[in-house]
Amino acid sequence: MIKTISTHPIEGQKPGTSGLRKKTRVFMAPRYLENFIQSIWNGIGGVQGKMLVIGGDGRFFNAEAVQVIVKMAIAARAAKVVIGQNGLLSTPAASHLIRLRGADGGVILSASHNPGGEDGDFGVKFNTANGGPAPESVTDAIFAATTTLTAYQIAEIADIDLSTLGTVQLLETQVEVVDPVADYATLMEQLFDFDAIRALIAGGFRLRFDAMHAVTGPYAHEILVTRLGAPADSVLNATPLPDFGGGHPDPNPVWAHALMAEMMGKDAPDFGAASDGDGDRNMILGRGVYVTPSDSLAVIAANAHLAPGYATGLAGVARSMPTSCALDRVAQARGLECYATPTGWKFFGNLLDAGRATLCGEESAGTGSDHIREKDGLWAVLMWLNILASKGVSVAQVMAEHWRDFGRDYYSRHDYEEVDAGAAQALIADLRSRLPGLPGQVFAGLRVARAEDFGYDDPVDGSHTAQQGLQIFFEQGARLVLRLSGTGTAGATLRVYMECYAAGPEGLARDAQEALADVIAATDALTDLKTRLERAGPDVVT
Ligand code: VG1
Ligand code: CO
Repeated sequence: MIKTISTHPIEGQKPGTSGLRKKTRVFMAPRYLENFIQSIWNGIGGVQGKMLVIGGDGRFFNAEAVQVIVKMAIAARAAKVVIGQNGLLSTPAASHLIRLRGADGGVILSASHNPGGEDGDFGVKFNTANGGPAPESVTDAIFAATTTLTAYQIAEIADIDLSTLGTVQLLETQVEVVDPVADYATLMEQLFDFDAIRALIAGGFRLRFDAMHAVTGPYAHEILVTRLGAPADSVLNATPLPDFGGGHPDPNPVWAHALMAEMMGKDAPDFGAASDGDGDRNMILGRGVYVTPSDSLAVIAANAHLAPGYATGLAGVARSMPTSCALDRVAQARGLECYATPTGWKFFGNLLDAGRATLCGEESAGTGSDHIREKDGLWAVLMWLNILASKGVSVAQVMAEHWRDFGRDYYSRHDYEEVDAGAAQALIADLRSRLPGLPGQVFAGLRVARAEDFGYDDPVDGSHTAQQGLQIFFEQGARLVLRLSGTGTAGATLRVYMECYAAGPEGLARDAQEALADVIAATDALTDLKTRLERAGPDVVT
C-alpha cells in the first residue's frame, strides 16, 4: 500500500516571504509537489505519530494537491490529519485549527493574493505548532532537504472523500474532515461585541464585503449574514472559484475597483471591506474614504480596548519595517513597546508567543493579533465594525479624529512588477553600496539624514536576519524604503515604499501622491529607477 518512489532534487524549491510559490503548471508537473511535501516531512524530522492540519484557498489544483498531501501524510505514518471540508481552509482558520487541536503543524495551499487558475499561481506554506508560518530556521531545513532528496513515499489508496464531515481510519492515520468555518466564527464571537455590531446593522448601517471569489466567502456569509444579521447581498463574490473569476484576489483600490467605485460613489454604504485569496489580508473603506493599511493598524492600536477580547489593553505592538510610522506614534502616546520586523508574518511569531506584542500589522493589508499566528482579514473587519459600533461615528470621523490626535503619516507603495530580475537586483546592489556616502547628500531638495540596509535581531531567540530592505531617512521627516518582493513567480518585483509626516492641524486632508511628490522625485533622482527598469512608472500604486 505504501509506495516508495525514487526521485531527484528539483532546483528552486526555496520558500520565499510566505511559502513556496510557483506557476500552477510548475506545481502540476510530475514529482514537483511530491518532492516539496516529502522535503517538508524530512525537514521537520518526519511526521510519524504527529497531527497535521491541511487545507487551502480553493484555487485551481487545490483539491488534487490535498489528496496527494494526505496520502503522503498517511505514508509517513502521521497519527492524525485534520482537513477542511472540500479541502478548504482560510489561512487564519488553519492557524486557529492548528492551535485549537494542538496539532504539530499544518500545510496551507495558497499563493494568497496572486491570481489563480491553470495559468496562474499556486503555493504551499508550512505552519508550525504555534499556528504560525515556519520561521527561517525551519524553511531553511526544508529547503536543504529539497536539495538532497532521493525518494518520496505515498499511500496507494483511493481518493479520500473530502466532502463528507467525519473521521475515517486509513492505515495508521485518522483522517478527519471538519467544517472549515465553525470554529473560526466562534473565535470571532469571543473576541468582539457581536451584540453591539448586530444592533448597529439592525439600525440601518450598510456594509459591503468583497470576498473576491476567494476563500472568505463562506466565512463572511456565516459571520456577517448569519450571525450578525446583515442582508445577504452585503457579501459580494461570495462563492470561491478555482480561478477567482479571473481576477487578482488582492484587496487594494486597484484590484477591488468595483467595491472602491461603489464606496466612493453616490449613496455609498457606510462601510466596505475586502479580503484576499486565502483570507489573511483586508482592505477597509468608509463612505468616500480609503483607509491605508498602515493607518488602519494605528487606528486599531488606539481603539482595540473597545473590543471585549482586548479590553485589558495591548502588551505591545509590532509592524513590518516598510509599514508607516503611524503605529509608532500611538505606541509612544500609550507607552507601548513597538517593534519593527522584516516583511512577512513569520517574524511576528516569536513576539506573539512571548507575549511581547498583542497586535501586529503590515502595510500590505495584513493585520492581526495574538488570537492566532497569522494575519487575519475578517478579524480586521470585525475589529473596525466593533470600533464603529462602540464610538457611534463614521469611518471618516474616526480617521479625522485619529489624525487630529496623532498627526498623519502620508504613505504610498509603488510596485514595479515583473521587471528584469538582473536590472532590479543590480539597482538594489548599487544603492546598497552607496548607502554609507548618502547622509548629507540632497536629492530633489531632500537631504539624506540616515541610510541603512535593514537587518533584524529577534529579541526572543536572538536570530539575525540581514538585508531586509534599504531604508533612507530624509531630514524633513520623510522615509523611503526599497526592497524586492519574495512572493512573485515571474521576473522581479521592486517595491518602493514612501512616507512623510504632517503634524497638523493644517495639511491633514491632502491627496497622498501629492503630499509625497517630493519623496517620489527624490526617489527618482536617487535611484534613476525608471531608466534602469525601463518603465515609465509603477504598475500598481497603493
Ligand atoms: C508580500 C507583502 C508582505 C506579506 C507577503 C505575504 O510579500 O509585501 O507584507 O507578508 O506578501 O502575504 P513580498 O515579499 O511580495 O513583498 V500573503 O497575504 O501573500 O500570505
Ligand atoms: Co494572503
